Amino acid sequence: GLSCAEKRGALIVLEGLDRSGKSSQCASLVSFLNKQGISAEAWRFPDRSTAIGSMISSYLSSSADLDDCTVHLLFSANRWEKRSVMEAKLKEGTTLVVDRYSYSGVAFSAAKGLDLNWCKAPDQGLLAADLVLYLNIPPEVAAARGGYGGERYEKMDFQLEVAKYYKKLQDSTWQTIDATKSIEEVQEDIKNASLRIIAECSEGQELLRLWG
Ligand code: Z5A
Ligand code: MG
Repeated sequence: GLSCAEKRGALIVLEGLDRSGKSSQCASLVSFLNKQGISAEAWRFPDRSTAIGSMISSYLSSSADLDDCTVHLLFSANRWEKRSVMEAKLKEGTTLVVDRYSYSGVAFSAAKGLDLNWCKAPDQGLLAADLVLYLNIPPEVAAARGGYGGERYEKMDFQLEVAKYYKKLQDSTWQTIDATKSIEEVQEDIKNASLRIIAECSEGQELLRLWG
């Protein structure tokens, strides 16, 4: 890792199956932290605002067909193009609350049948999350939340396969959150875990790198 002289922010990533509540929880966590006077920003991947992100977006909406390996590398490149800005923000003391990251990248591509280690390789050296909050939910419960939309991957059997690969990625930086609870209860668990890691990171904990 890299040492930081100043108090740094924490890299907090929310992961979980479709409709597990990541986007809602990211937004409320950031507004909670800001109200506490903690500098924090909401980020998300894919970042559809870049040229690479727009290729990903048309792939996800099924208007473009791309080879599985190619799209995997685009998702990874979309994180690499944001790497230096993320690092600068963390070093200046801003906590980043990120809606999906490399863990989605690996789990979704491996679920298609690509080799797990091949999937991990292009993200090696990116910043690793200080805390991964895994919003755990059975896909049938998630699907009942308004049902799946029309994007690629929004199918029950595929979501089950993704969950299997998420499990393989879990390490000591992961915390599993029961995402079947109410929005408020989930938020409470997320707040507590986040405040703890933000305190740890501000005490000089070094930035972590993927994978491990
Ligand atoms: N992907 C990939 O393949 N490779 C990569 O490297 C990356 C991603 C980064 C797009 O992701 C796709 O890209 C995604 C993975 C792949 N494909 N899939 N599946 P995305 O993030 O843009 O889209 P998404 O995963 O489909 O997000 P989502 O559908 O927006 O789900 P969410 O953010 O987890 O949930 P939400 O929007 O906060 O909540 C969904 C609904 O449930 C909403 O009506 C809420 O009000 C409700 N909700 C939330 N929490 C609760 C609770 N606790 N109780 C009841 N109802 C709730
Ligand atoms: Mg979705």
